[in-house]
Amino acid sequence: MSANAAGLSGADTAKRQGRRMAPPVIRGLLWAAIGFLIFNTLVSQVLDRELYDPFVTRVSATVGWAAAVIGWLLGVGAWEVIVLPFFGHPVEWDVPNDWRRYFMFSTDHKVVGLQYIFTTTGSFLLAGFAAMMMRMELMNAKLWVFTNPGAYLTTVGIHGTVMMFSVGTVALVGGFANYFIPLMIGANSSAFPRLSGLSHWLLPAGIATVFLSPLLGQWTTGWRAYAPLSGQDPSGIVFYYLGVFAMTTSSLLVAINLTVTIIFKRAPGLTWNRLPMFAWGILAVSLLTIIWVPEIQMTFIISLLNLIVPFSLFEQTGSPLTYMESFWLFGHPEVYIIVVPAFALWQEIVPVMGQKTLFARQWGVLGLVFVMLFSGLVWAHHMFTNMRNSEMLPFSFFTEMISIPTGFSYLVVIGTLWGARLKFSTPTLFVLMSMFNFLIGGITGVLLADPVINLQTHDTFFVLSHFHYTVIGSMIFTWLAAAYYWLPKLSGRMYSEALGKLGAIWVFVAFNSAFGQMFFAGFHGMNRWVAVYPQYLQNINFSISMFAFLLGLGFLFNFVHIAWMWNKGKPAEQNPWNGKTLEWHATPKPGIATFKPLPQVETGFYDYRESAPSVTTSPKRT
Ligand code: HEM
Ligand SMILES: [Cu+2]
Repeated sequence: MSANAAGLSGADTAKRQGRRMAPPVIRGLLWAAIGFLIFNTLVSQVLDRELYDPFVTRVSATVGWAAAVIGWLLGVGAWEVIVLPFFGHPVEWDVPNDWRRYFMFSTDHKVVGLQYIFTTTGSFLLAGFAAMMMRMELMNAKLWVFTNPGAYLTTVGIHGTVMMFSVGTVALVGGFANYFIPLMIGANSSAFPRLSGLSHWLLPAGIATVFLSPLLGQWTTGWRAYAPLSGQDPSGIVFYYLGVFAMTTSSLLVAINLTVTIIFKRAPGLTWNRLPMFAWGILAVSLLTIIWVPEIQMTFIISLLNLIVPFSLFEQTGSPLTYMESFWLFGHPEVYIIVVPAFALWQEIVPVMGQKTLFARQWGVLGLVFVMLFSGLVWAHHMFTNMRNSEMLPFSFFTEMISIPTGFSYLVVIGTLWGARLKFSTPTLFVLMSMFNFLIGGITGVLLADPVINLQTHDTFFVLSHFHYTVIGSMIFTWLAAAYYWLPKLSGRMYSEALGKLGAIWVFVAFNSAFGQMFFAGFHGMNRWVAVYPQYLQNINFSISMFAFLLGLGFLFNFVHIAWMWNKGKPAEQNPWNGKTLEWHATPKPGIATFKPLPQVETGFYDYRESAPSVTTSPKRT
């Protein structure tokens, strides 16, 4: 069966000839390679030629990279979907209705959502492998896996960068939100389908760039890329800036698309008061993304210019602080971009699993919105070691204050859990575990916001453990909760409860054992960013590594389970959890128009009192 690639079906395209194109991903790779070769060669060998110039320089790599990304995007399908129609030559090509359509440009939000789910999962596994290499190194107090400290630090940098910008920022927003937000608000497409298709393909480009960075040389800064260190390494950091630019642009495009979708594409009757909690969470993080991503992109462009022009704004005496301020202005909102979708999902999953009305819904919404607003006021708590005492007070104060709206999100879920007869399914278990982990991550955050404690623990494993409790412990655990919760909807099949629970307990025990010990290692003087450490920290590091390997295997177990059940699980019911949100009332298989006609929403989605209407929409559903 063939469908219109642009998803813009209609009489105007019907008369055009369908055509079969070369496998788009292969064509994309080819065009990327050609783009890089032409432009890199032009710059390094023709325009900027000096005797003994190497074939790839910082400048030529940057220009060649830009050409490669454009070639890649056009090759995977932007040529047919965006460029030709723009010049008045719309083309229709045959889109195979099987797995192959996930390997080409798509404008269907469900396909794009699944592409993001695959890509972010792939990058999680790759960056997770980097983490395993780091833990191998740290199993022993001396350098023994990596041949030099720079190689170890480059691996730390790649791990952190991909985990933050591809997994943390994108896995829930690009994956599950792209797929489910239009369905949850009763729309058949997102607001900007072409933009959405484009956004996904930037992500693998960014991930590949960061993983290829060692080809240009080592970089020792980690994901924070502090100046002036960033200017002193060999050139690998150039690919850090470029890769992060591609990944954050991907997030930015998703955020723009989902914001407009939520504001303008809600089904009739779906008022702000009835908007699903997940949609509120995604709206809040999308606004954060739209505000802060351009800021960090400008910061990185200036840093990159320092390496290729040079243009040394952040390098001269005193100015490295300007870099730190600029980085953390974005960096703190970034951590909320990661965790707010998880808060929202707790509020989505718990009422359904308890079949109990969401407690104090308005406070939940207020919590999400105020966390968003406050997160721009606290950045300098990452810099207590670099400031005067008088400057510490306001940042410490506002950081402690942010715990209040954060607490709203938490208490809304606790209130809903209170007295609920909870269905103890795998998603429930993951949500409860995520909440437990967030409690530890949040409390240690409050401790770190106290300058007295911070000056002792800054850049130790205490901080490392704090933020892994929030990012892995809270966001990644909720990501798995979402995968199990929506698997019946994504695949039409059910996972195994026994294996799901085993997977949950496995990662929970391994995670807490590994990262719990890191708090103690940090207190005892184990620093971040070093491959060697004093002998007295040998035993605890060995133990942490063992549990870290167990954790890696546990994640693998969950992914294999989900992938297996995706194809081989028992057929699922249409609405196995008896959820009220609209996605459960649309057809289960992707690729088919989901609401025909559009639903008319008549009540909220979280009211489980006996008097509540059992049906939330009126027109016939398909
Ligand atoms: C909400 C989820 C949270 C996430 C995802 C998160 C993430 C992070 C990350 C990634 C870092 C380390 C950055 C780096 O140096 O590489 C960090 C540090 C820090 N976090 Fe959090 N955090 C969260 C919540 C909190 C909360 C609730 C507080 C305080 C109330 C807090 C206070 C701090 C402080 C003070 C630091 C700086 C520690 C230092 O470097 O000395 N965090 N957090
Ligand atoms: Cu922060």
